[in-house]
Amino acid sequence: MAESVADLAAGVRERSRGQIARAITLVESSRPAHRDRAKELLALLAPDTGHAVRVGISGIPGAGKSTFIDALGTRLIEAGHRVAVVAVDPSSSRTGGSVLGDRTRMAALTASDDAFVRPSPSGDHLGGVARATRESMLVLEAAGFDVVLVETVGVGQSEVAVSEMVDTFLMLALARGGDQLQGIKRGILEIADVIAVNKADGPYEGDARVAARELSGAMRMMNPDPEARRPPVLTCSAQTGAGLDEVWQAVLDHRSHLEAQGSLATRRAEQQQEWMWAMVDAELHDLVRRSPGVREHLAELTAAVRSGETSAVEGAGRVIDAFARDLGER
Ligand SMILES: Nc1nc2c(ncn2[C@@H]2O[C@H](COP(=O)(O)OP(=O)(O)OP(=O)(O)O)[C@@H](O)[C@H]2O)c(=O)[nH]1
Ligand SMILES: [Mg+2]
Repeated sequence: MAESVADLAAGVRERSRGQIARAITLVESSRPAHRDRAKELLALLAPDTGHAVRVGISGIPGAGKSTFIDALGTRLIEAGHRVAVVAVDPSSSRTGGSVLGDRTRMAALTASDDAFVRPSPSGDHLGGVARATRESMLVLEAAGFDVVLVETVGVGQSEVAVSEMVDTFLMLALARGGDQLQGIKRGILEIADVIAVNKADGPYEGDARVAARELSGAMRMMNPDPEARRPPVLTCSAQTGAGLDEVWQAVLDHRSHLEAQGSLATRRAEQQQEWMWAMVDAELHDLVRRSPGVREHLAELTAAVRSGETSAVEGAGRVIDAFARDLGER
């Protein structure tokens, strides 16, 4: 017999690691019966959520995200914080989990009682993975973690999904040889709130500083408005710890800047609104796919659309009609 949702919620609030882990497993599941329990759980936990500093951390594979999170998280714990690490990596089911897959890179955090490190939920569908991560973040906030770091790999849409669930988006960049800045795309610069050129140590230190200056210059060109807030570009070394305190201070400064303008509340309000519609889209999508009238003809219809016998527009119309008939019969 599964434990009651009320017991699970109480366990999360009391910071039981076992119950926190089970609550996250529950919110990660997409099975309909689990979704019902998960919604009940999140409703019970809701009053205790929203208090954490939420930071997204992105960068190309090998930029040093895991090493950075381990080193920064350890410092934050020493300063009295409780740190949760979650991830959005829609490829993790295929690759076996590149993000956070290697927990040895977060050895210090994994071993700490004041940290909770959760690998990315698996799934090919970004929307589903992002939902699971977001709900895990809420569970961890209710469990008293006051800093939530969301790691995402710096390719594709997952960064946008993460920027929509955090207060501050931190981009880790690398400088290497002639190819000064790797993995910096214009779109990323537009969502980054703070940029840090990592691995500024040993023989790379000079390169990293040059890269940071160039990047700063490039951003001034992109946005010449002197009033506009431009993301600060710093250098750091996740390995030696140099610059980490300054990077964290820049994250806090960004947050203060938002608070001073009243835009932290606005940002979160907008995120809630977007989130509501994302959930509606996802749930409608599931409802349509599970609806008996749609399922009955789906294989046939899919084949007809694939072969070109039926157009996509016509196929979509039939799916909606079948769904509407099922609704009418309910
Ligand atoms: N010299 C130097 N090496 C670093 C630093 N940070 C990370 N590394 C090394 O870079 C490699 C990749 O680090 P990770 O922390 O695994 O990078 P990641 O961005 O999490 O990589 P993925 O999870 O694969 O996307 C490892 O060998 C680290 O030891 C740094 O500040 N300086
Ligand atoms: Mg990593």
